[in-house]
Amino acid sequence: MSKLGIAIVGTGMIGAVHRRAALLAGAVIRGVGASSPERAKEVAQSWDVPRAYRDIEEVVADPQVQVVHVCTPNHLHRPMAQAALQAGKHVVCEKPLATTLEDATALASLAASTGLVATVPFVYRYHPVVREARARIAQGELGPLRLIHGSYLQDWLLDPASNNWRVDPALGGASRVFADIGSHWCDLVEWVGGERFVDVSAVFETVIAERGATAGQSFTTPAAGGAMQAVSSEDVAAAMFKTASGTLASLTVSQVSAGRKNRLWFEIDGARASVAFDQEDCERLWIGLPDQREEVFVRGPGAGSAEQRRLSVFPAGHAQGYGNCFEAFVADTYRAIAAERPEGLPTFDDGLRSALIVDRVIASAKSRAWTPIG
Ligand code: SOE
Repeated sequence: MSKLGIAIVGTGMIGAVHRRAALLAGAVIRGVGASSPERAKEVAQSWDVPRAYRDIEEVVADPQVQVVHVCTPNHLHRPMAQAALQAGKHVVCEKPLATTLEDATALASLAASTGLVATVPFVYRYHPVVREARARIAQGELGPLRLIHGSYLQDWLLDPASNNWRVDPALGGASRVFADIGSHWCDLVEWVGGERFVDVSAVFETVIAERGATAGQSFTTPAAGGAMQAVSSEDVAAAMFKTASGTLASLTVSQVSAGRKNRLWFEIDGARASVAFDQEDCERLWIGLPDQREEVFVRGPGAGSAEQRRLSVFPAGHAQGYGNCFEAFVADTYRAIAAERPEGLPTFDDGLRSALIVDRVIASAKSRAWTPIG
């Protein structure tokens, strides 16, 4: 069988992550598109790929490309993904799927009408012990859910000198921290816990009023000094949710919490047991039990649920992490293109679900009122 030809549009931090995962999954990168034709040429050379596309029209006109990976700033997701789908290409589009609910709705219905594979990298679903938690909840081990809680904390925007396209609502969208990382948490706990949020009450705060005017790559901080500019997007947020079954959930998100690099943490408490997962300690699932007991389930191919074993590509004790999640997600996307049905593959429908939650969270933060999701 001939190798899948792909194009990567957007060559920042996350474009490089897509590249690694695509190569490992056996695809051939036919070309790259970037913020300028010059930058595309530079990256095509350093990645050793044949084509540097001038614009999206050139990408979608390339007959060697079957899949387009959209890794651009958020405001370009809709036009890029739409052009690719309309040209008959499968699409992997970064989250948030779009910066407005309207755009996300349009993309999800276009994807459905074409029958093409269209996925969104909610990649934390691919931690093997996350799948273990999901399987245990689905089997009823926790009993009825009583409480869902957690946080997603980063510190890469702690320094007022740091700035990034995500901070600018014209490029990143009306919500920053919630749409960027709160979206991952919501996707994860809804998927793991099997309950959907129906109401939200949220609060946003911008705690750094001015930032350095020079935008850098994600997770980098330029030297202090130089011009500053006002910030309007939120640095921190808190949200309470209610699920359709009445379970209360609470979430704290931040990109200014010193020492927290990428700490997505959740706990789901049921009537018989609890489970807790920490993305920065992702080889272990904590299981809380009654009668002064607790357990730790350790990732590995030798025990646990079928999906936990499938995604455990290394033996126990040989640490897996974020990169492996991304690799598994991209490999599963390509399996779906080959007409397989991998479990838990996040699609444009999940991207749309996330856009709906973000839209309602923004509405609640503005109105300061409990707001229905749906
Ligand atoms: C930046 O906050 C970021 O790269 C997010 O955009 C990703 O989705 C998350 O996985 C890590 O942090």
